[in-house]
Amino acid sequence: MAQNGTRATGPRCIALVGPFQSGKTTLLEAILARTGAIQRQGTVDAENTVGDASKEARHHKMTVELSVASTNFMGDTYTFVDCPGSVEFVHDMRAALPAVDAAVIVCELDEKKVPQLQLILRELEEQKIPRFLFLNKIDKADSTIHEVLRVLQPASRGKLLLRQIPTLSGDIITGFVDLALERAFVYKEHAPSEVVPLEGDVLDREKTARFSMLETLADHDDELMEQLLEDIQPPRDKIFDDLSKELREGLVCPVLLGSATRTNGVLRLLKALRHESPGIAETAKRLGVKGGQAVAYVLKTINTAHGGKMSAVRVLSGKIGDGANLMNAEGQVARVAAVFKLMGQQTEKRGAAEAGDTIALGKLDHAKTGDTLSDGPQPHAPVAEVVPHPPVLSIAVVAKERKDDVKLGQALAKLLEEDPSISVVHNPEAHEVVLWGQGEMQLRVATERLADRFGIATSAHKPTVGYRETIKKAIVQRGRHKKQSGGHGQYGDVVLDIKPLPRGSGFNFSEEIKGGVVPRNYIPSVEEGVIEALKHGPLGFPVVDIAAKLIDGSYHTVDSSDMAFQLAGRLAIHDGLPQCQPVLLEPIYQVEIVCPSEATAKMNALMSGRRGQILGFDTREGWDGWDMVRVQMPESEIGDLIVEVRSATAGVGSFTFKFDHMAELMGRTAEQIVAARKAAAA
Ligand SMILES: Nc1nc2c(ncn2[C@@H]2O[C@H](COP(=O)(O)OP(=O)(O)OP(=O)(O)O)[C@@H](O)[C@H]2O)c(=O)[nH]1
Ligand SMILES: [Mg+2]
Repeated sequence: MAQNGTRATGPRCIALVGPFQSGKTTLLEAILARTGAIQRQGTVDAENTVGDASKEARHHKMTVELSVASTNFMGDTYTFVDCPGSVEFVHDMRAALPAVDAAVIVCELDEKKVPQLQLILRELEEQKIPRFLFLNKIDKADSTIHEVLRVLQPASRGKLLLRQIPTLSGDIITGFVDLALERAFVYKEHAPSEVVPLEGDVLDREKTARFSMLETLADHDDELMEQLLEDIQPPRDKIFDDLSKELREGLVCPVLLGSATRTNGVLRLLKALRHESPGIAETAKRLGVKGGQAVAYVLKTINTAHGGKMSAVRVLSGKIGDGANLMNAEGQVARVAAVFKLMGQQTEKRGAAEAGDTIALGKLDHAKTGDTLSDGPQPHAPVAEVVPHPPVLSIAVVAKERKDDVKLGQALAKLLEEDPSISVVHNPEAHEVVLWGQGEMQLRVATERLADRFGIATSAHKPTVGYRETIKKAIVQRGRHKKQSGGHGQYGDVVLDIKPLPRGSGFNFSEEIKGGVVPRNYIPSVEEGVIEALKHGPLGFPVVDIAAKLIDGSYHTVDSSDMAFQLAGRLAIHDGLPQCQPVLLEPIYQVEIVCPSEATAKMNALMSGRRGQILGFDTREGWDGWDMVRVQMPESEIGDLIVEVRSATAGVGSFTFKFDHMAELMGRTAEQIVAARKAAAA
């Protein structure tokens, strides 16, 4: 057939992506079983799949990091990258996509999952990844199966193209017709489908569906359009060529049907990949890879408990074997300790890898997920740059044992190397290590890994909110520190003019000492004492937006000292502020929420329940059917906001936030915060 002429050659790399729990890991299992890479097809429920082999994945019965497995099909190597479906782990998918030749979007015929599907398609469209859609779980689909395109098309900017139609027996799908081959099949459980005659009303449906498929292809092929208009039957080879070409150019997304648990439709999917998906030559071109040196892209970094660091890479050009020296974009060089074939968590040493191979390299110290590596002499320009989504949720983590504090820092650095969508922020004021990430599950898995892989038990709590306090009234206050306890005494005496400052001014110290009543050399000590006292105001929080002017005082030639004036400064603040109407300040953030329009009203209600002030609504630029809501909201209310935003938007709503200003907080909420602070300090 003609498509053999254009068929890509060499090892392929295919991503399995799709909404949460759509059956990606099960499909990988089915592919591995069908191609003989594993003896028995495991199941997610029995916790024996190749894809979800990590302790965390098994425990949560969901994919929590991507996994890579290679197999052989009709003489070629195919490596599949099983990506997590949960939005919290989406960075794993995003960072891996540049390396793949094509993606298979595994999804269900479920209107509720369409927004998630849209997010994934977006990512593929933007990264220009050729894509197939595998409509899974058709063993439990009903007659609405005919509505595939009506339900799913709104998620895709490019045209979905139905490649197969189901055949039913009663309400149960028992087989399919391949519209390109014009052949009917019945499904056999865990065995290849069997060809059956294409006849009767199935033939009629086939004709109609095939015509729609051809019309879609003809949108981008004038010759085919003419043939259709003139009622000329286009040659089958031409159809295959068009399918392949339009897929590779991202113009269409073919839809295939199947059931991963029953291994139905898997062989046809593999054949479509074999004939239609591009190979390494086109992928290298897409990424702007220059020949003449070995180039590899790091799609995942794994720090195993025993084996040290592993970098899963796709070789984009050249050859990489043991002992190769690979440099990252900064020119840092590391030596390849060994080359491995990956089968989920299992690794097996292998020989040198060539362009197209997806493998793991041992102990590349400098390599991070998303890096482009080359064997020099100059670094290769990065082939892709995938910036993680900004984090939306944080927890403070504490090592249960003090001795683990240093180890905790090192272990977190390794986790960040694996998943750059997590970040660590140190809050010196609260002595907290704060972990920022994409959601509760991602952060939970991170702490589980700290325990399992690095042997560090931690506890987690809500991070401290950055409350402050200030004053609303001015005062002139004396602070005198005097001690006479035999021998040398202590004497310092100051008068401070204390005033509130406008919001955002911070702290200001000045002096207006006349006649040397406070000697020059003691003035910095007074300031130090004031600063010290402002760390904990009368309400228990750091004091801001305040001015202190030293206007008077006295000293003693023998008993005065730096220490005594420091204490005097502290005393003046300590005694003065409670009389200045102290008030709590809370951080207010500007939050931009994005959500499908039908959830906008829910967002509105959610915001008012969280003391949010809506600033405005807009349609989200470049996103049909989405809105953007701008809100001002207290930091304390943002803490777990993402949980509710996601539950109101079938998991797809999100937000970004940045600090805006500090606002006075009074009443019951303020009292509760102050009481909690006092209790914590006691
Ligand atoms: N009936 C039916 N169930 C399926 C099929 N494929 C997967 N499932 C079930 O769907 C659930 C999720 O399957 P997974 O393979 O873990 O899905 P996933 O897409 O890998 O999930 P995440 O990676 O966590 O997003 C499991 O209970 C599977 O048994 C199918 O073809 N038919
Ligand atoms: Mg999975």
